[in-house]
Amino acid sequence: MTLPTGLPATFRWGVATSAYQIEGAVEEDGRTPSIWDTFCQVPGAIDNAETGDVACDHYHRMPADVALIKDLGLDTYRFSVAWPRVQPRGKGPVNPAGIGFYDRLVDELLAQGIDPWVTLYHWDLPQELEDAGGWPVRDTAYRFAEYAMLVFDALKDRVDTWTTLNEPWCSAMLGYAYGVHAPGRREYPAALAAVHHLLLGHGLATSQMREASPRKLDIGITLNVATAYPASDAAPDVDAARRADGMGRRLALDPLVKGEYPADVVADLAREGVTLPVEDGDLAIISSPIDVLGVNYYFSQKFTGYAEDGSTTDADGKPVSRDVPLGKPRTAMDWEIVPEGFTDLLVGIARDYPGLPMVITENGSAFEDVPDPDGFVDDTDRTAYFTSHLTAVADAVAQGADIRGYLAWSLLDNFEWAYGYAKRFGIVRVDYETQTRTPKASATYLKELAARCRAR
Ligand code: PNW
Repeated sequence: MTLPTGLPATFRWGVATSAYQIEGAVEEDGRTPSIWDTFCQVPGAIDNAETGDVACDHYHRMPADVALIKDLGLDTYRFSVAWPRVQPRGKGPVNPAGIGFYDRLVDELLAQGIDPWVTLYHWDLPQELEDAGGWPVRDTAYRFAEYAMLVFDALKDRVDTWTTLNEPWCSAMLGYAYGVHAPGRREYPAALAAVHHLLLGHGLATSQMREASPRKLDIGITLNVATAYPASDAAPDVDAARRADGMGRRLALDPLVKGEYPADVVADLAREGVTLPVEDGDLAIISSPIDVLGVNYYFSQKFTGYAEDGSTTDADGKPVSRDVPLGKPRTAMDWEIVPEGFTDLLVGIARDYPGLPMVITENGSAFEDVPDPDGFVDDTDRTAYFTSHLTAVADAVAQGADIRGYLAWSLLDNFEWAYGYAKRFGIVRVDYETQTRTPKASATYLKELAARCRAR
């Protein structure tokens, strides 16, 4: 077993999940449909027409799942709260039965000595709010802040670490521009409005939570970010990489940290006739100080500004931008395995946004797991992925990046959005016929790694 060295002894070690991907029980205790329940009914939206109706049945198996985390010796559990359980209509009072589940979850975690890390929004918008326009509509930002305060008031006496949004880029672009995630819309200007309103919701919630807190909190946002490499030194390739980095990384980080949208991205958008619906005072709200940046990393990409026929503009006169293979091995998601892209990303954030502590809030991989007759998976590929990516984190720490912890994605195999259940990211196997949980070899690896790191 290879163990990366150089991670601080104070490092947080944990696992992450999200509500819709594991809970099931979609009609229980007053929960209403989210945009994902609706999207799962659209023919062709999800592989094998699967849904989160049952998922890992975590809603009914929560104490046993917490015991699994405890057995793995991990100190932090990042989970998300389902908005349609807590506030079924997306407005109005708290649903006591819905918040009750998270109340019990937090108590169970604390009883087992595990630090709860709450993500307020991991993509399950109440359908009623989507029917009113969804994230492209400004009011949704205010609805989100109101919901955030309901959860905060219920859990603030026991929870210190909060993430407002998981991956707003995915909510906005996959959901409203590319239509591959809920709500499945393909409306480009609306997707950019969604970006702004997601960030506004984050800022409103962050400042209100901090104001209402009796204690010092760790509040942040989690972004899916990557390194965008140019395919060559040629100007069109360098510019394609700049645009990918602008949309994927700086479009969120600049307003969050610097209080302004990146001028080059704003200019690119203006050329496409798109303006962000920014109102006076919005950027001050969006840049409310955060304590920690959550980084989700899976892969990096290389970009070219040349089409296959060598031209640098498409039929609409827009500059070409397409990703080309780096030539690396791939996971079952078809994502290239690029650990050095992780180091470059973390060092780049430390350089561009100095003074911002980071925690890796997701990192992991799906592979074609082959269980033995007892359900055990000897996932050397997933373990190797963890090793190379933790070494990449240690390299970034050595280069001065302030990284405080690492949460693996994911505790359990689960509902992998548009891919359904076929893609397995868990360090614990789930047999969906019996709901049996069996830790994989990678779970033992992380357990040992965390223990050795703490003992140094
Ligand atoms: C993240 N991309 O999603 C999510 O936070 C998890 O819920 C999800 O299960 C995990 O990564 C694995 O997919 C992403 O296309 C989805 O770049 C898509 C992308 C990135 C992250």
